[in-house]
Amino acid sequence: MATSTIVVMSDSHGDRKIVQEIKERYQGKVDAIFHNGDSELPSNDKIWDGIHVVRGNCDYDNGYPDTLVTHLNNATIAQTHGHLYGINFDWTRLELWAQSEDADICLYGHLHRASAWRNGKIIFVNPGSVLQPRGEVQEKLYAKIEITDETIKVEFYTRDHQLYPRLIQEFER
Ligand SMILES: [Mn+2]
Repeated sequence: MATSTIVVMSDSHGDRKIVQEIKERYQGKVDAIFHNGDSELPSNDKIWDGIHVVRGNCDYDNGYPDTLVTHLNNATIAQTHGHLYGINFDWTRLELWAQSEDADICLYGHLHRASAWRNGKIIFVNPGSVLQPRGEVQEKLYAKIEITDETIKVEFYTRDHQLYPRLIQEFER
């Protein structure tokens, strides 16, 4: 049975240290690391070696892609910041894009609100912000996702790498 584990962060807004720390902690131990935009770092920063990163609305560097699609051995991951799909207003455009990429998981950011939810077969995950949380969960978070052939399990972790149990979700595929 194939299993993939990925780590996802977003909206670090200039905090390079936390990006570096999460990278050092997980690189080589998980199958892929993602940053969903608004890092506010240069796109040629060496920190991005080994991280799948997209452009956010606060990234003025043109070197970042707006979207990335990553094929793991048992899942297709569609990744974008979200502002280009109007996610402040509704989910329709993001959902249509993720469907068009035949994604199993759609990673986004922008809202600074950690959440995981399903539409059809696709699991949508916002890892929250590692710097500026918004909304009712006032915790700086990132996400770890374990993907098997049967389930997609989403966990959130605090900046000091403690599991944040109240947001754990497990979805059947
Ligand atoms: Mn942001």
